[in-house]
Order: sequence, then C-alpha cells, then structure tokens
Amino acid sequence: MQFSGDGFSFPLGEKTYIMGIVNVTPDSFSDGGRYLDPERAVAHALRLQQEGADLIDIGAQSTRPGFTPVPSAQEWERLRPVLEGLSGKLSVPVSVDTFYPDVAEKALKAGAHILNDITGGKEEAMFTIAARCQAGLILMHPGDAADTAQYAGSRDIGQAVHDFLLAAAEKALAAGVKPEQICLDPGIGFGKTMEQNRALLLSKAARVEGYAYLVGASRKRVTVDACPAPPDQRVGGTVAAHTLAQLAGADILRVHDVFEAAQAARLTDAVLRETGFSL
Ligand code: HH2
Repeated sequence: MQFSGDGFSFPLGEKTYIMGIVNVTPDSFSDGGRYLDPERAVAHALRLQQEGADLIDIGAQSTRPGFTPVPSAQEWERLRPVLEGLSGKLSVPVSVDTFYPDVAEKALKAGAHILNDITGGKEEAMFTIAARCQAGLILMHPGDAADTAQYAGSRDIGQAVHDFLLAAAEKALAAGVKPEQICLDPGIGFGKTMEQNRALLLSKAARVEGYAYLVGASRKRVTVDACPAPPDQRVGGTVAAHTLAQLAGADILRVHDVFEAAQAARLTDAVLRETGFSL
C-alpha cells in the first residue's frame, strides 16, 4: 500500500513519516506570529526538512478552538510567497492546509502536492480538484461533526470517527480520487472531549483499512492535560502521543518538533518491526 499522487509516493508499513508544520499565521496556538513573514516561513520549512521531515504542511490560518476564519483571498496572500519561495528548494512534498477550493487549486499550481482539508471534504470541489490534479487528499474528522456529540465519553468514539472518515473517502472515490491519493485523520483536538482525544490516540477502530492514516497531536492540550505546560514545553507529552498513535497504526505524524519526533518515531518503528509487536 502507498500514499501517492502526482510527484510524491510514500510506501506504507515501512516507516512512520514525519510531516513538519509551518504555520504562516499571526495566531496559531503554539507558534503564532513566528513564521508570518514569508522569508522566515521558507527558512523554517527548509530547516524542518533538514531535521528529518518527510513532508511539509503549510497552513495560513489558525484552526484552534474558537478560531475566526480568514477569508480565502487573505489565506492565499499568506501562502503564495511561501510556496513561491520554496519552489525548487525542497526535495520533500508540500501539503497545504486549506478548506477553500480556490486556494487549493492555486496552491497545487504553485507546486504543492497534497491538500490537507480539516473539514473532511465539506466542499465537494476539493474532491474534484484532487482527482483532476492527482493530488494527495488528507481528510480529517472535523470538530463540528454531529456524530461525536452523542458520545459523551471515550466509548465508541473510534467507531464514530471511522464511519465519518469512511463516508468521506467514499465521496472522494466517487469523484474520481484514487484510494492511494487519500489519507484519513481522526482530528485530535477538534470538537472532542479530552477523554475522546485520549481514546483516539490509541484507537485502532478509527483507522479505516485501505487508506493512509495521519495523526496530529503535536503540542495539543491532550499532550499535557494531566500536567500543564506552555505549548513550547510539550515535547514529552507529544512524543508519548505519537508513540501511542504509532501503536494504533499511524502512517504519518503531523509535528512541530521534527527532530525529536523523528528520533522517537525511528525507535518505535524499529522496536515494532523487530519484535513483531502489535496491539
Ligand atoms: N491540526 C491543526 C491544524 N491542521 N490538519 C490535520 N490534518 N490534522 C490535524 O490534527 C491538524 C491539522 C491544528 O494545529 P496547528 O496547525 O499547530 O495550530 P493552529 O491551527 O492554531 O495553526
């Protein structure tokens, strides 16, 4: 199995891939304002590649709880100089964190390979664009999905997320996206209780067979809920979250601290492979 599309290919089951985060935003919860300047964002992306990122995710609006959406024109004005600045400089693929079809289309033309849609394909145009451009398509279980509200605790949350993601993948297939272009994501920290977030980290039920699986827990509240710390001091909890996600079958981890995440993921990969351990 692989996660692949035009210009990129990740064989699955061989290693856990590290997606480095570049937030071109003034207000992201953990690093808002640090990389709003395009030159700093470009330099950060190149540094993350050097630290071991297998792909780079560029986002231009914060989606932290209670966020106010940035209009698509403004989102594109933040993304454009960064994508242009990275052109020809990166050897790893780029994904763009957007739920706007017009931004998605422009970003793919400007060199991005993958669309990262945190709404799980609310705008069906995302499917047709991904199909036409043979782009990767990450579909995340969003915070406003009505199906999670009925699960007060952790019980069955994995199944609810699974069912939403399967339906999203099937809509993408119907629009002509190939299975290998699709990557599914349980949306840790999006509209879920702390108990649900914790359960999802180790949930094999949430993962849909036949598709790549991405988990994004980096520096999120779930990593330090029992032991509060500011966002730049959450690497310990983050690495523990990643290890749990690897046990549950994550293929890609979306991370801020690439060096530390890659170091830990390589160890977990090696132990799981050499011992044949599985839950
Ligand atoms: N989490 C965030 C943003 N985009 N995309 C996917 N596929 N999965 C995630 O878990 C995910 C995501 C939120 O984290 P971050 O980008 O660090 O913060 P902010 O939204 O405040 O910019």
